[in-house]
Amino acid sequence: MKKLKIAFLLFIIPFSLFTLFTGCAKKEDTIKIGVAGPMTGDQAKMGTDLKNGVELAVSEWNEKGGVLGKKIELFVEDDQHDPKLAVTVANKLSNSGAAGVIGHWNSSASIPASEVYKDRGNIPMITPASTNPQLTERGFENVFRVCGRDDQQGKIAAEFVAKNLKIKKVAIIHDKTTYGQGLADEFKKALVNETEVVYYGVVIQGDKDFRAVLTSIKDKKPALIYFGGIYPEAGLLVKQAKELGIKAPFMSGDGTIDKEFIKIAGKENAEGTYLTFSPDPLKIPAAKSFLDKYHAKYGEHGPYSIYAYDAANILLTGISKAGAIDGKKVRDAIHILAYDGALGTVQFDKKGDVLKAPYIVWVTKDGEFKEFKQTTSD
Ligand code: ABU
Repeated sequence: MKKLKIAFLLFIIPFSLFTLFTGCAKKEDTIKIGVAGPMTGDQAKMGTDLKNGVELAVSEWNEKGGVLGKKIELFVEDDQHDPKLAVTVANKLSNSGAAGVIGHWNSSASIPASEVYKDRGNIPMITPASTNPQLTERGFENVFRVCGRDDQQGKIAAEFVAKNLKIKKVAIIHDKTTYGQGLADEFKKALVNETEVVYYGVVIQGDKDFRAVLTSIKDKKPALIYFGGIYPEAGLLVKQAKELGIKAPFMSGDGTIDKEFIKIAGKENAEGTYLTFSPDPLKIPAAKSFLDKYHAKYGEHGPYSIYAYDAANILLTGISKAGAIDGKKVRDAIHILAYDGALGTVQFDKKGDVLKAPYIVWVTKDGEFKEFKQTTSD
């Protein structure tokens, strides 16, 4: 009996533990990648677009066998566009062993999260949407973005206001976020001398009543209101400006180009509003296959769905070329890629910015966003 007990201790328990561990190892026998952004809350539409684009790319890779001979496992994390939560999410994804992250959506989330990814093994992060220049100005080799920058779109907006609209007096507002304030300041910096800034002020993200700010703006009689911020506040600003009898047109950046903006503002109020964004993917031949698949699976694409899709494909191509999930190896592989994707050819400079980032002006017409004028920042 005693011998049996010893045999049990010597063989059965270690065998059970071995089985348990090898069982776990089998479960973890995947390549993990993360996608992070505002999955809930007032910007959840952007997070969902981001998740869908990445999910589509991952499902296509998995249908072909995955990467490095393993299936890809996608971890979806919600940062609620909160900088502190973004850091928590970044740590969580790092702890999960993510080989790379697509995200975050907001510059105010991407910048603090990127520090975690850098410190936790140079985990590559590719943002589809964070446009604040600071993100790629800190020498972090693990950081990439497939979109343009606010110093590019702010300049395009300022040139359009001064040269095309010939506007002499503008009011500028922003939402005090990294993106909103950064974009408003880039716009202000790029205004040519003859355009006077008659009002410069702020609104708070999440507020619903902007009548006090708009009344102050009305008194200054600007010929245009420029807003650095996202569609929930932009929609309300446009709606309430119209209610207060403000006739000056409204202009903003890429944070506004979503149907949600028109819904919040109201179709008639949104008519004639301007914004800057990249050209319409419906006109990019390389985007057709992506758009067909996306529409079939999720319905209408969002502004950054295509960026998320290409970002995920770039990350997975980087892992494949590196032949490993080591952060530095994948990062280095991404740096030298010339990736032919839905957006066309994407290549990065030393900072992790794309070599080409065209911005154009869009106008809202009959409840739709339409390209207004082809201009480019490169
Ligand atoms: N670029 C649009 C909004 C996302 C961000 O940069 O915060």
